[in-house]
Amino acid sequence: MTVQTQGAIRLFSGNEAIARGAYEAAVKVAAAYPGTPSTEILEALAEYGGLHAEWAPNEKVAVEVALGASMAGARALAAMKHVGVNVAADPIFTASYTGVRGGLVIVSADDPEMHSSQNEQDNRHYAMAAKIPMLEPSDSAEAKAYTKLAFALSERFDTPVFLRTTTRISHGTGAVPLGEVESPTVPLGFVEEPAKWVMLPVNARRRHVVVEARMRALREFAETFEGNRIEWGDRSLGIITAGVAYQYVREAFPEASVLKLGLAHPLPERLLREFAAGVERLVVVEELDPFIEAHVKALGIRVEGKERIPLLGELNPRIVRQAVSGEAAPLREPAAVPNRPPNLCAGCPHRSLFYALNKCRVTVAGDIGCSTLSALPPLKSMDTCVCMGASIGNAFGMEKALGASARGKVVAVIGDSTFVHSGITGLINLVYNKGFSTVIILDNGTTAMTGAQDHPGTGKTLQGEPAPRLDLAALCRAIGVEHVSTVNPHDQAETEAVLRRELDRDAPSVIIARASCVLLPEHRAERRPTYEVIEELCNGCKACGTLGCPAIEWLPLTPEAAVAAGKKPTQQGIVRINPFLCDGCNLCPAVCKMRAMVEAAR
Ligand SMILES: Cc1ncc(C[n+]2csc(CCOP(=O)(O)OP(=O)(O)O)c2C)c(N)n1
Repeated sequence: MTVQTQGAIRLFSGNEAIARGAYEAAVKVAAAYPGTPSTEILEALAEYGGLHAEWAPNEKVAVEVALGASMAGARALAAMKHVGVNVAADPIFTASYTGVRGGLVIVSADDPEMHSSQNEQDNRHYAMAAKIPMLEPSDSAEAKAYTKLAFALSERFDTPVFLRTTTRISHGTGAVPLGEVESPTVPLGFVEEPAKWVMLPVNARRRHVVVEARMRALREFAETFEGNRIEWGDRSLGIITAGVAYQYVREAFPEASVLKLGLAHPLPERLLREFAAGVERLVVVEELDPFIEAHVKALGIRVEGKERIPLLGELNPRIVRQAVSGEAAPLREPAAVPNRPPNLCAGCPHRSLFYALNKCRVTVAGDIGCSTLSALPPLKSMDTCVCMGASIGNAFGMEKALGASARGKVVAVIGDSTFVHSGITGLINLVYNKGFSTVIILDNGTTAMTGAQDHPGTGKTLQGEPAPRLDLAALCRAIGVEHVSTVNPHDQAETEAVLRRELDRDAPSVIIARASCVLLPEHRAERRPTYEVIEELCNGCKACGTLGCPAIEWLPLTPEAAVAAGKKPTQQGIVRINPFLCDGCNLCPAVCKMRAMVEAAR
């Protein structure tokens, strides 16, 4: 990336703007675990020189790395999606007590509407629970400015600072003025200060007092912080809002008076009262939980909120207009686009594995990743999915609940990145507590779900540089799993045989299903031979349709066309393999009883 300097204006997504803000704030260490909608922050930051940017194995480690850097006097950032904060909550809550030396910023990218998440939690509650200030930008320019401000506030108030985005802020783009890189004011070097850094109860009790004093100082700061601003307009309607909802409010009610809150926590009590006193009708417009609303009500101020504004999903200007005014806003017809349910790619090794697994008729405790898509029809081969790493504990819990009757009936399936993130401890538990479940690690050599990021098992860093490669088989053996097999899921016969053998085993076992993600450039360069259908042989039975492969297309036939093609008039169609999509995984010939699917002539 060419690093432009002051004066230039660039179009940045919110995530790119955060990266730019961190760069201008002279961040020295940045760590993250990928997760939509936060992933691009570290990807963009890695392109700036002069700093350490890394994929950590999970969000907890990312925060611990950033806190360590801060202890040593460097400015540091950890970024994650909202559920990542759950994983990192332990160090975050105590970092609130230790405070910082170099500025420490924790980005939480929330996902209202659950575009790609397993829940819709509102992480503003974390700021309150952990007693950490939280800034909330409402466009890309603010995302950059607030990132820089977050570092400054962190050092000024001796606290980690949360920066909260939502999907629309992270992924929407806007004009961002560039600035110069700041000179850090905190000198580098770890200074021994046990009362601050060693959170024994005796020290932590004293730090809690410091935390409460800090919150009082931050509440004062909130009153005059320019990001908390009143935009006076028509005083018959006053709206309190924040984040992306501010944009919707301005579009839906350009005349209204607005209190825009840039600091989600702590909230400015006097400013809220001043605004409430200046308007006839007061409404809070916020996405997800009634967070601001509850605070305003706690001040004894009468306000309308979630009885009008939806609690679930995202807002937009139309929803806001309708909810606040009560009038039906003119609807724009949704564009007529064909339904495209999410699906595994053509040639995805997960499809091959799940096809073999389906034959074994087992309960599949699943995990998060591309493989979760196998829960959908037609594969329908995953029975549970809770959070990253849960599969192994879930399978083991089922095993303990069901006793011997679970033998051969329950497996855990987990992606390689997820196994490293939080599956390892589940496997240790399975071995230590004498389970017999089989764990299948889908080793496709990448974190595919979030856009193919590297992780310790791929042997490459965030920058694509070679790194020591975590040996998953050796790790499982070191944990105490005696039976570790590696299969190529595209080899159906071998995969099914190994599955049946390990399922029957009265001891824990791990099967590493290793085959590259089809989206990796290395894989694409391989160019496997594609397949085609011998139309004369296809009887339209649709057995291949059970694979849900996007390369397999159905061509409907009229009775006349069927007869003309030499088929029975009752045959409703034939299949065709789209040569541009087919990846040559060799799975469809395994399901076609007519032997109509064959390798295409090159
Ligand atoms: C705590 C948490 N962090 C991040 C994510 C985002 N996320 C979902 S699945 C996944 C990893 C998928 O990689 P892998 O386990 O290798 O499976 P693949 O998609 O490659 O099949 C990530 C990072 C999440 N859902 N939860």
